[in-house]
Amino acid sequence: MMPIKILFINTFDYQQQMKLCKYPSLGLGYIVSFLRKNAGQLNIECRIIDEDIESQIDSFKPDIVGISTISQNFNLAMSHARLAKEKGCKVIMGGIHISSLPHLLPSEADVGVLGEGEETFFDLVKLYFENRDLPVNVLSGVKGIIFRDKGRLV
Ligand code: B12
Repeated sequence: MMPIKILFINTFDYQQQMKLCKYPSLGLGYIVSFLRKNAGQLNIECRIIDEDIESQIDSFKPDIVGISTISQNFNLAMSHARLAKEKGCKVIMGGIHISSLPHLLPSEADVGVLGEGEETFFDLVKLYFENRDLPVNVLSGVKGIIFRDKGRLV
């Protein structure tokens, strides 16, 4: 069975922020360890990165790209989302910014996850596994997310 490949991006702005502020993201670490613990029969491969976004997408070829973003680096996160979308990945955003201001979900993102992401993200991965896609009719059954249905935010 082909693994579902998930690339997590810890958005970090190397131009604006001091490298001293950079630590591995606790939030993404929680999500990945939850996935690994609960994957069962699901064949999932995860990676967490914060730089060389384009070359990492090209070499890892993820099915899903999960982007963590705070307000201060949201513009950069949107450009990561655009890149991932252009390369055919499903794009899921999470973190404090989207959780606080979900109506700002950029059109490049398929889904925004609100609040704690462990269970919600796992729900989305299971649905992706079953459908090899995240169609709107499937998303409407998931709790704790925001997405677009014919341009309208749900
Ligand atoms: C600890 C912390 C840090 C640590 C992070 C350490 C680490 N190893 O992760 C350090 C010191 C590095 C840090 C740095 C910064 N921080 Co800080 N930090 C926090 C703090 C206190 C807790 C965050 C945390 O770890 N929570 C626990 C983890 C498990 O939860 P989480 O990160 O929220 O992730 C969960 C969900 O958000 C969600 N989720 C997150 N990402 C994703 C992605 C996907 C795809 C999905 C599905 C879900 C998802 O699921 C996760 C698991 O449940 C928060 C305040 C707060 N109480 O939240 C401020 C906070 C997030 N930081 C903030 C700021 C401003 C910064 C800095 C810009 C400071 C600076 N001037 O440099 C930098 C930015 C770093 C960066 N990434 O660019 C602000 C952000 C404000 C905003 N509107 O966005 C906050 C909210 C504090 C505040 N009230 O002002 N920070």
